[in-house]
This record gives sequence, structure tokens and C-alpha cells, in this order.
Amino acid sequence: MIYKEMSCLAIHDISGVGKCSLTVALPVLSCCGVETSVMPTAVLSTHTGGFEGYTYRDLTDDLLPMAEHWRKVGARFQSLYSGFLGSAGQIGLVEQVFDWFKGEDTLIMVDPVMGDGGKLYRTYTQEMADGMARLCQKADIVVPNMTEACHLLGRPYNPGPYTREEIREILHQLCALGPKMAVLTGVWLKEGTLGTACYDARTGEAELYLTDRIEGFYHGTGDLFASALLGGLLNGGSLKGSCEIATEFTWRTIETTFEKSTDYRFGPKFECHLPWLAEKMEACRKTVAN
Ligand code: PXL
Repeated sequence: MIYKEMSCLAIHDISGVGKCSLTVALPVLSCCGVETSVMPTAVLSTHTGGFEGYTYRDLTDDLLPMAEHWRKVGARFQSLYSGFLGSAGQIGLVEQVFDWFKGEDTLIMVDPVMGDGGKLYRTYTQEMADGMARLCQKADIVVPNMTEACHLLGRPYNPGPYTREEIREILHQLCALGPKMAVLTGVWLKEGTLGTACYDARTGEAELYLTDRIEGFYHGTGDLFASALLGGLLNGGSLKGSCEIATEFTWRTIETTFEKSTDYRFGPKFECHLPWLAEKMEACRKTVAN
């Protein structure tokens, strides 16, 4: 076993039922060997995708006091990773948290969780979407789906299929906002496929990872993908290598969810694939060590 010290502050909501955000980020990052601290942005009974009558407790007022306490006790994080945010004010506070905890080598990942399938989530306002664009400027890496990318860039939403040129243009435009790296989910070129695309503006390297499309809409898979991607990068994986692992991990999970779940709203069945992910992470550490 190769030991590597890795840490992360994950800033997302916690939805009690319907695995997504923190209930996905924590187990996945822990499995990757990353010591993960959490800043819960809101507490919900379920996620907002498909359940009626969920409870929603906004934690905006708690965010800065939490961060101030961490500063007092000397907490440090190698990576800062934000996802679903509950209000426009909260986005500004997360910017502040980034400024406080950003060191020279800190990796900031922003997953601009705003919507899917061409639509913004129910809790999302235009003001929040504008704030999210600002937050992305502070990131080293952004991980939007197609809906989120189009919204961030002011592009009309195209449900697909996409051309390689279109994907490349979106990735370039995302990096032009500020991040060094951009990863797009929900890309496909022809029927029956679905995957991800990555681009590193420092090296110009880009890659597309396509898998067989499994029909259905699977909540929480964006969080699963982004968390595994961050795990790969922290373990020393390249952007391309980490993107490939995260894409396959997500695909394996979707396959199991398709086969075993009777109601996809209750979240992706990823747990049985964690040993596979842990092995891939060990391989990333070995490559770096040799
Ligand atoms: O997986 C994204 C997500 C995170 N958190 C909450 C959500 C969603 C998507 O619907 O509702 C509360």
C-alpha cells in the first residue's frame, strides 16, 4: 500500500435520502484515500429532483462562523470542492471561503450544480446562476454538465448530438472564464453513447471518453463523477487518466443502478464499485511513486 496525504473540504448540501452531494462526495473521496472535511450548505430530507414535499434548511448563516473556527484551529485543506449551493448569498460566502483557505498548491474544483436536461433545478434563480459564473472564475477546474455549461456561457442549450468542434469550443470557453481545466459531462456524438470530455488549457490536451448509454435519468451521478475525478487528481493522476477512471466508475454504477434499482430517485448504487475505484487510486499513486 502506498500512503499519500491528501485532504479536501467538500462544500455541498446534505440530502438525507437520495444519494447525492455530501452523501456521495464523502464516501467516494474517503475511498480514494482523501481526508474529507465538510461544509454543509443546506440540510434537505431528499434531493430536489423528483421528490415532492422535501424539507430544506438553509445553512448560509453558519458558513462563515464554521470557516472562522477552522482558521482558529489551524485547519488546512489541499483541495476545495464546491457543489450544490442553496442561495445566492451563499455563493459569495463560498468565494470568501476559497480566498481564506487557498494556498499556493490548493486545487479548487467547482461543480456548478445548477440543472440538467436543459433546465435549472427548482431552487435555482438567475441571481444564483450569475454567482455561480463568478465562482467558476476562482476555480482551477470546473465540471459542468451540458446544461450548466450552456447556462454559464450564455449559449443556447442543445440536447445533442454534439460535434467534436462544439465540445472543444465549449471546453475552451469554460477555460476562458478562468479555470485551467474543464471537464464536461453528458456529451455524446451519436445515438447510444454518452460520456465526458476534458481539456487542459495549460497543455492543450483534450480527450473524449464515451461509454454505452444506459437509458434513464440517474440522480447523483454528476456528484459521483466529480468526486472520483477529484480523487484521481489528488492521487497524482493526470486529467485524462482521472477523467477516464471517473467516467468508467460512473458508468459501472449506472449499470448496477439500472439493473438493481426500482426507483432511480433513491440514488446511484455505487457502493459495490468502491473497491474497484480504490484499486485504480492505488495504481495512480504507484505510477507517481515510480
Ligand atoms: O446532485 C445534484 C444535487 C445536489 N443537491 C441537491 C439536489 C441535486 C440535484 O437535484 O437537488 C439538493
